[in-house]
Amino acid sequence: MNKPLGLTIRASACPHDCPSTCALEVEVLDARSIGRVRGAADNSYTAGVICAKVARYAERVHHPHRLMRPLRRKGAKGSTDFEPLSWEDALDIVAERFLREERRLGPEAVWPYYYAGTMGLVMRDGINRLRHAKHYSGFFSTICVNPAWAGYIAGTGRLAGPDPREMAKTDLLVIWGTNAVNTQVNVMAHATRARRERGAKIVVVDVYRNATMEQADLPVLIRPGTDGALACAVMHCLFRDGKADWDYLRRYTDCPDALAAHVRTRDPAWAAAITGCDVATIEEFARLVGERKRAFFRLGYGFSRSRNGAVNMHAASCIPAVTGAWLVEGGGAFHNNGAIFHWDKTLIEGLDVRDPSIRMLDQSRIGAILTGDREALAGGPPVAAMLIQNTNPVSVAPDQEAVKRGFAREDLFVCVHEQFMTDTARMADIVLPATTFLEHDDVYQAGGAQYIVLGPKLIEPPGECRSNHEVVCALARRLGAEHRGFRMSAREIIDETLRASGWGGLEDLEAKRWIDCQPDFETAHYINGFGWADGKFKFSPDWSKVPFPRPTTYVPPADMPRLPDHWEVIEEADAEHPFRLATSPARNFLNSTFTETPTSLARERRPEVMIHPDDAASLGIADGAKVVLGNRRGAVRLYARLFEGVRRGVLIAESIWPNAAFEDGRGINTLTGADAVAPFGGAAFHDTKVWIRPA
Ligand SMILES: Nc1nc2c(c(=O)[nH]1)N[C@H]1C(S)=C(S)[C@@H](COP(=O)(O)OP(=O)(O)OC[C@H]3O[C@@H](n4cnc5c(=O)[nH]c(N)nc54)[C@H](O)[C@@H]3O)O[C@H]1N2
Ligand SMILES: Nc1nc2c(c(=O)[nH]1)N[C@H]1C(S)=C(S)[C@@H](COP(=O)(O)OP(=O)(O)OC[C@H]3O[C@@H](n4cnc5c(=O)[nH]c(N)nc54)[C@H](O)[C@@H]3O)O[C@H]1N2
Ligand code: SF4
Ligand SMILES: [Mo]
Repeated sequence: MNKPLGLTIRASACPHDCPSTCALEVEVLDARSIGRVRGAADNSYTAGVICAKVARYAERVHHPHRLMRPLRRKGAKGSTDFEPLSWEDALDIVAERFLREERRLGPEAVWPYYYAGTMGLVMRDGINRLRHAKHYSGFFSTICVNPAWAGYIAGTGRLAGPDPREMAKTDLLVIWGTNAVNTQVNVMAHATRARRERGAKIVVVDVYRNATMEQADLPVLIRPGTDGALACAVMHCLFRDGKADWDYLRRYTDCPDALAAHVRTRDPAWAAAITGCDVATIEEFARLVGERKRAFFRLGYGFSRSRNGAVNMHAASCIPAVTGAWLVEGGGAFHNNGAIFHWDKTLIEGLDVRDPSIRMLDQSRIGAILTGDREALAGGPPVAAMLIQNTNPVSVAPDQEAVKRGFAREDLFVCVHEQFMTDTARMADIVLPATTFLEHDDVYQAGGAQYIVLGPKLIEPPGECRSNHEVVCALARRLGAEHRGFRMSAREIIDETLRASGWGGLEDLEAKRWIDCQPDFETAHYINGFGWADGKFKFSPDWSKVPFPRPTTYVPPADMPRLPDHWEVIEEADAEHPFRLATSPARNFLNSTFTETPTSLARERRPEVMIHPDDAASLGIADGAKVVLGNRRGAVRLYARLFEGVRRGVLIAESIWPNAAFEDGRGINTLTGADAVAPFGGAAFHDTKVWIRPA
C-alpha cells in the first residue's frame, strides 16, 4: 500500500493568469503527490482565500489525462492519432525542421508562440530568449491586456494605482467590468471587509447579473461596449451637483474646463438611451460617488474587450480625478500594478541579443497570419514552423475558423509543449509533455496585488514531463542559439533576475516567501503628480503618446475621441444580427484551463448562452433548448438558458469550453473577430453581433 510519508505544508504561488497571484500553502503528501491547496493566511492580499478550482488542484496535477511522454503525429492533423517517441528524437525532429525552414525562408519563418498558462517569469518568458538569439519572428502580445492598459495609462501616465488592499478601507467600492467572484475572488474578501467594518457601499457595473453583481448595493446593468457613456453621465452629474473638486482639478488635471463643458450635454437621459440603464440608477451611482469621496474604482478587463474598450477604460478612470478621490486612502482608480515591479528581464528574455528590426506578429491575428494574410505577415515570409508553450490558440484566439484553417496547413510544422491534449496540441506534429508549477521552480508577480511570490519545485514531475526552460535550452543547443541563459538553471536565473531588479536574491525570497512591493502612499496616489512629464492626469490624452510598447505599425486612428465619450465603433446589432454577445469568464474554468478537471466540468455542465426570457419567447426558444448562434464568421451550437439578468438584445456565453464540447466542434471563438482594437491591438471578445435561432 502507498501510504503518505507524512504530510508537510509547503509555500507556493498560484501560477495562473489571474490578477490575484495568490500565495499558496500546499499539502505535500510524498515526493510525487499533493493533497489540498490553501491560501496563505499571513499574506495580506491572499488573506487565506483562494478559488475553489485551485483548492482542488490535486485533480489537475494528478489527472489521468496528463501528457506523460513526447508524441509524434501519425494520423491527419486534428486527429488524436499520435505515437510516443523519445525526448531525443522529438527534439531532433523539431530542431531539424526549424533549421530547414530557416535555410529555406529565413529565420522569420519560425514563430515562437506563447502566453500565460503559467505566469512564472522564467517558464513563461524564457521562450523569448530563444526567439531573440535565433532572430525568429517577434511576438506582439495582444490577446488580454492591451486595450485595458492603454486606456488606463492614457489618464494616469503609469500602470499603477492605490494599494489594492485599500479596497478594505473604502466607503464606496466600484467594481467595474470584472466579475471578481469568478475571476479574482480576493477582491470580494476585501470588499466584504469594507462593508462590514465601514459600512461601505458596493456598486457593480456589468452586462449581466453575475455572482458579483448579486452582491452589489447598486447593480448597474448596461449593454456591452457602452461604459464610456455611463462614465460621461456620472461626470455630468458630479459637475452639475457641485461635487467636482475644483482645487484638485486645477492642480492635478490637464483640462477640467473642457471636460466640464464636454459632459454638460452628456446627461443621464443621453446615457440611458445608449447603455439601456435607467436614469434613476445612473443618478444614484453619481450621488454615491459625489457623497463618498473615499471611493475606490476597481477597474477590470471585461469592459475593455470591445472595439471602444480603451476609450471606455480611460473614461471610467477619469471619474475619481473629478472628485479628487485620489487624495484619500481608499480612494482612486486601480487597474493593474505592472509598473511597480521594475523587472530587469534581460537575462530571462535575452534582450541583449534582440534585433529590433525583426518583424512583430500579432498574437490575436494568428488566424490571418497562418492563412497568409500579407498585412498580418508584415510583408515578410509565411510562418512555416512554430513552437507553442503555455497557450491554446485553437480554442482561445478570435476568428477560430481562420485559426483552424491555418493550423490545418500541411506545410506548417507545429510543436506544442503542453500538460494536456488541448485543441491546439491536437493540431501539432510533435507534442511535448510539460511540468506544472508544482514540478519546477519559478517566480511570480501579481497584477491585481502588490506581491512578488516564489513558487519552488515541490514534487517530482510525473512520467517524462519537462519544464519550459528545459525544452527551450535543449532546443537552443540543437539550433546553435547562443546565450548564457541557456546554460543556467531556473534557480540561477531567478536569483540573478531578482538581484538585477533590486529585489534581493533567491535566498532572501525563499526565507520570506513573498515581497511586498507596494510604493508609499504619495507615489501610489500620485500626490506628487501623475506619470506624465507635466504631472497632470489627462482627460484629453494624445493617444499616440501613450507610453505602451508596440510595433510602429500600430497607430491610433485619427477619430479616437480626445475626451471621454461613447465611441461608436462597436459591432452594433443590426437587422440581420439583432443581438450583442459577450463571452464572459466561467467560474470553474480559467480560460481553457480546468476544462479537463471533473469537478469543474460537473459544475459548468455544458456550453450555454443566456438570453432574456422575452427575447426567447419572441423567437420560440425554450429554456434548455438547443440553439444556433451565428454571424458572418461562422455558427456555434449550444444550449439556451433563460435569464432575467441580461438586457434585451444581449446574450452571454460563459467561456471557454473546448471546441469538442460543441456539437460540431466549433467553439465560441468561431463568432469573435480578430480585427485589432484601437489604439494598440487586442481582441474584442465581448463585442460581437450575432443572430440566434432554435437548432
Ligand atoms: N474563473 C475564471 N477566472 C479567470 C479567468 C477565467 O476565464 N475564469 N480568466 C483570467 C484572465 S486571463 C483574466 S485577463 C482575468 C479577467 O478578468 P476580468 O477583469 O473579470 O475580465 P473579463 O473576464 O473579461 O470580464 C469580466 C466581466 O466584464 C463583463 N463585461 C463584458 N463586456 C462588458 C462591457 O462592455 N461593460 C462592462 N461593464 N462589463 C462587461 C463580463 O460580463 C464579465 O462579467 O480573469 C482571470 N481569471
Ligand atoms: N471568447 C473568449 N476568448 C478569450 C477570452 C474571453 O474572455 N472570451 N479571454 C482571453 C484572455 S483574457 C486570455 S489571457 C486568453 C488566454 O488564453 P491562454 O493563455 O491560451 O490560456 P489557457 O486557455 O488557460 O491555456 C493555457 C495553456 O497553458 C498550459 N500550461 C500551463 N502551464 C504550463 C507550463 O508550465 N508549460 C507549458 N508548456 N504549458 C503550460 C495549460 O495546460 C493550458 O492549456 O484567452 C482569451 N480568449
Ligand atoms: S483566485 Fe486566482 S490567483 Fe488565487 S488561486 Fe484562484 S486562480 Fe489562483
Ligand atoms: Mo487574460
